Amino acid sequence: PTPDRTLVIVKPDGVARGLTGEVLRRVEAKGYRVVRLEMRRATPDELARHYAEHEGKPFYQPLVDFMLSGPVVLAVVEGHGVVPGFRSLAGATDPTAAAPGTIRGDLGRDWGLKVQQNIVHGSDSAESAARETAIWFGADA
Ligand code: DAT
Ligand code: MG
Repeated sequence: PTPDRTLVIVKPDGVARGLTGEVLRRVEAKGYRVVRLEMRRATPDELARHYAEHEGKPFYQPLVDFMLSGPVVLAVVEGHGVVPGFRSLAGATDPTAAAPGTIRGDLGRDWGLKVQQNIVHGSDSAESAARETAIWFGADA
């Protein structure tokens, strides 16, 4: 059977703050495997597709603008139960609420923080992971 896969993004705040290595360290320390890895700028088209479920919400445009503000690191990560497993490593969406021990809880910068600046993205289901991986790495990824 093919192992579970998720799509992780280190967002522009995480990259700018030099936290890419720390995020990947936690992923690998948990026993997950990074199978694709790329640093580059996102395009508006990729973000429109990636965040389609949030279109029309008040935070949508600030979120997209933030994701365009600097390079991101895109990773396809494999491992047993990795979809919920990485969400658990990441912690709650709002870094203020995220528990200590999680990426967002430990590393979220709670100073004039905006919720979109929460360091990482992780797919919320196997279907989302497949959809998102195709957006960022192409259908054959
Ligand atoms: P998650 O990233 O935990 O899956 P989500 O899919 O609900 O959260 O939202 C996508 C991103 O949008 C999230 O990482 C940060 C931003 N966001 C969500 N809710 C927000 C809010 N109420 N205000 C500002 N930004 C928000
Ligand atoms: Mg989400």
